[in-house]
Parts: sequence; structure tokens; C-alpha cells
Amino acid sequence: MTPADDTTRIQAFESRIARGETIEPKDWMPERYRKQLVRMMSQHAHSEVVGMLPEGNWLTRAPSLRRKISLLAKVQDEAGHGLYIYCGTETLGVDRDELIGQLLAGTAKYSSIFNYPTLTWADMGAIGWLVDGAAIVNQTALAKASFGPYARAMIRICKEENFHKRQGYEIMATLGAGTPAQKAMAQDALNRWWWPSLMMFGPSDKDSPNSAELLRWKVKQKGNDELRQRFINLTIPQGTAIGLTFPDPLLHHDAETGDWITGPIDWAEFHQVISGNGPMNRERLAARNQAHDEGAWVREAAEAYAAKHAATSREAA
Ligand code: FAQ
Repeated sequence: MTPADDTTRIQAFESRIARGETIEPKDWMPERYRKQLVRMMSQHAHSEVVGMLPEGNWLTRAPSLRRKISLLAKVQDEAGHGLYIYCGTETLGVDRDELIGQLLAGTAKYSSIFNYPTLTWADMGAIGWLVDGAAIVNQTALAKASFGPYARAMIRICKEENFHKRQGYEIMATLGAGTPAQKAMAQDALNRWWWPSLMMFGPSDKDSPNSAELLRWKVKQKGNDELRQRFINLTIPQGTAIGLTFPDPLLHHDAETGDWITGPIDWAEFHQVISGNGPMNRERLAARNQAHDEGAWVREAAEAYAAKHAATSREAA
């Protein structure tokens, strides 16, 4: 293929994107588009899987059977989300083992938010309300991404995240209306999870090396700052309605734009966390590696079953 052919193909590809067409796995795409999607989707899949750990920590200590059932269902949903997105990533020609190998070796990124500890039951409320709430805002936009398998996975995932958000908010509302100690527990959880949840949207657009390209190719529909602002505007009234306050002395409402304006985000903390030095990075990787090692017998059994099944089919044929 000559460089001129390539230019023609890129132009045709970009025209399809501009017309709002969906790109499917067998369609031609620039190598850079494929690479960006593998990067973003694999990080997303890893986040869903690592994201089971902070809540998994409280499954055996849920305060009632009803709370335990809901939390268990939520954590299982996150495993499913990881699987849909790994499947979507595989349509781009990468092997899931390779991606999981990168996660286990500590060379892959996953969302910064999952490197914070879950200290009390109220953290289950804060995660559902804030972390799933942030995920919904981000993923509702991704449900219109130009790459079909990713967009379709997001539609189903967002429906499930809605249930997660409600169960988290209901935990926070219950604690907020409870004894002084329960209310203090909810407030403490909000204090610890508020700023990390704002960091989930990634760096400010001016410091986001990938955003311009992803917006041009309509993988992202909106920039990191716009989505973060939307989440802030949705969340402040929700917290206020259940009697909680946000840990930000500079927070104020701008009557002209209608936006809630926060104080500055501590980007130094964000960079520490995404470079592997957050409060729980080492524990999360160790837990994933342990789970992977302990699951070896399941993979071996599945492979043995598949080999046996293939041999039986061959004989029958
Ligand atoms: N954490 O140029 P940008 C969930 C990295 S939801 C870690 O702006 P991009 C549900 C970024 O990768 C959570 N790293 O990057 C759940 C890049 O590094 P690279 C997962 C981050 O891609 C709830 C560098 O910084 N959701 O799991 C973060 O354009 C409860 C420069 O950044 C998704 O992954 C971060 N927060 O925009 C599960 C959504 N932010 O790769 C369990 C899909 C940025 O160049 C329990 N992803 N970085 O080395 C996205 O929408 C985008 O990838 C962004 C980042 C917005 C996260």
C-alpha cells in the first residue's frame, strides 16, 4: 500500500466518523485509532475487575442480609462489565491473556479511584453514589462512541450502573438520617471519596494528551472537564438533600452559568496514584495476582473440557 492509498483511506474513515457512522471490527481503521481503543478499553476493563476489590472487602461485613445481597449483585455486575469490555477489546485483534498479563505485571493502568481503602460500611454508600455516579456520566457519553462494540457494551453497563448508584445513594441517605455516629460515618466517607471521584474523569483537557484525538474520532463525545462539571452539578444537590456537606471550602454556585465551582483538584495526588504510589496500589495488584494464581485450576479445567469436547466433535464428524 502506498502512502497515497493510506491518505485516501484515512479520509474515507474520517468522513464516516463525521457522518456519525459506527465503526465495526471488520471495517478498515487507522492503526492509531485501533491502538487508542485498545489502550482505553483495556484500562476500562481492568478498572471494572480491580474495582471489585474495594467493595469485595465488605461483603462479609454487610450490616444486613438485604444489604449483602445488593452488594454481592453489584460486585458480580462489575465482573460482567470487565468481561464485556475485554470481549470488545478482543475484536480489535488483541489477546485477553496479553492484556491480563499486563495488569498482573503492573504495567497497565486502571482507574485511580480503586487505589483508595474502604474503611467503613459508609464507603459502600460513597462508592455506589459517587464512583458509579461518575462512571455513569462518563459512560453515557461513551455509549455514543464511534466504535460499535464499545458503544454497545456501554449501553448495557450504564443500565446496571444506575442500580449501583441507587443502592449506594440509599445507603448514604439511610446513614445520613441515622444516629449521630451513622451520620458522621457517612460524612467521613464523603470527605474521603469526593476528591478522588473528581479525578476519575482524568486530567484537565489542557493536560490530557489523548483527548483531542479521541474527540476528533468521536470515541469521546465530550472532554474530561465538561463531564467532570456535569457530575459535580448533578451530585452537589444530591449530597445536600441528605444533609451532607462537601469537603471543599471554596465550593460555590455560579448563578450565571448554573455550575457548581469547586476549589482546585490536587493533581499531584492523582499523578502519584496513577504512577503506582497510591494508598492501595500494591495491595490491589497483590490481590489480583493471588486471585489469578488461585484460579489456575479453573482455567486448566476449562481448557481440558474444551479439548475433550473438540476431540468428541472430531470423532463424530
Ligand atoms: N485513573 O489523556 P487522558 C468503573 C490516564 S468506572 C487512571 O485524559 P484518556 C465502574 C490515562 O489513561 C472507571 N489513569 O486519557 C465501577 C492516560 O494515560 P496513558 C473506569 C487515568 O484516555 C464502579 C493519562 O492519564 N472507567 O470502573 C485516569 O483520554 C465501581 C492521560 O489522560 C473508564 O475507564 C484515571 N482516573 O481519558 C467499577 C472509562 N484518568 O494511557 C467497580 C473509560 C486519566 O496515556 C466499582 N475511559 N488517566 O498512559 C475514559 O473515559 C478515559 O480513558 C479517561 C481518561 C477519561 C479515564
